[in-house]
Amino acid sequence: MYNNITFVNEDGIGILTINRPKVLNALNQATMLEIEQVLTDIKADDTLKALIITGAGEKSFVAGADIAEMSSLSAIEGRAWAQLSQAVFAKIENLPLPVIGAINGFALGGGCELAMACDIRIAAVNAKFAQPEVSLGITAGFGGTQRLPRLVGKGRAKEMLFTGAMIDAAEAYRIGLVNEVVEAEQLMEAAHKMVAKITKNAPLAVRLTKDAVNTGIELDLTSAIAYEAEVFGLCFATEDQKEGMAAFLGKRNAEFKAK
Ligand code: DAK
Repeated sequence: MYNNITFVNEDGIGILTINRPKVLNALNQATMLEIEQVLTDIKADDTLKALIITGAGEKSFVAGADIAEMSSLSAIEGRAWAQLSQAVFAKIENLPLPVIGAINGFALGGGCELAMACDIRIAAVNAKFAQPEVSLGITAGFGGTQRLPRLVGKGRAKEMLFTGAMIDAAEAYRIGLVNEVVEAEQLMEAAHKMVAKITKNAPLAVRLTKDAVNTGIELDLTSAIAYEAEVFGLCFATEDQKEGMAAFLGKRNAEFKAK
């Protein structure tokens, strides 16, 4: 069905793999459109509890936007390409599911930006991160100038964005770009473990928490805190809140229904 990605639903956990290993999973427009399509399907599929995004092969998560395809774009086409990709990455960021990036190698340029659109990043020890766009005569265009400083702070972000230098997984962990670093063979297992730690909780509460974090971080603190109160209040309209608290008081495990 897809030529540049694969998608499987493994017992409610979606695994989206960027699948162009010959070019280290570089993102061309066809790939981006396929990602957009699969995200529409994922959003509509209420059997899915979480999504893991990774790259095919052992060497690369995504080595960036496809430089060969990008090299001949006009200014108008370049803007359209950035707008398409920004919309796709925003769709990932706003999916009503936890999204884990399993970073299995190079995460460069658009690949680092794709990783940053995920909620949580787990890196294999061989992962490498960079925003090398300035070495190609362009700026980061898929959200990197905005999501990187929000994740690691302005100073570190500017260093990465100005120098284009690659950092390894340990450094990415140190600066807060990734949540965890694991042996390459254990990457998918670690991603599944993270998913399990999240999905044992009330799904609607997790979804509302994601919304509160994503929405609130763009607001001033007073408005963000007010938004949090609205989200918190909404939880009391769910069956899961009643079940979660009854289970605690009854000293038993909760059985959440996402209702
Ligand atoms: N695009 C196209 N092909 C790529 C690629 C890429 N990003 N990265 C690797 N490849 C291809 C190589 O050309 C090579 O193809 P063949 O020569 O075999 O045909 C194949 O993948 C294997 O790569 P290498 O032979 O180079 O493998 P090495 O292990 O020697 O090196 C590397 C791995 C990841 C260090 C190296 O491939 C590399 O430096 N790749 C480029 C990384 C890079 O600069 N990525 C950032 C891309 S820029 C915007 C829109 C978009 C963006 C910005 C703005 N606007 C419209 C405003 C986003 C930009 C980017 O993502």
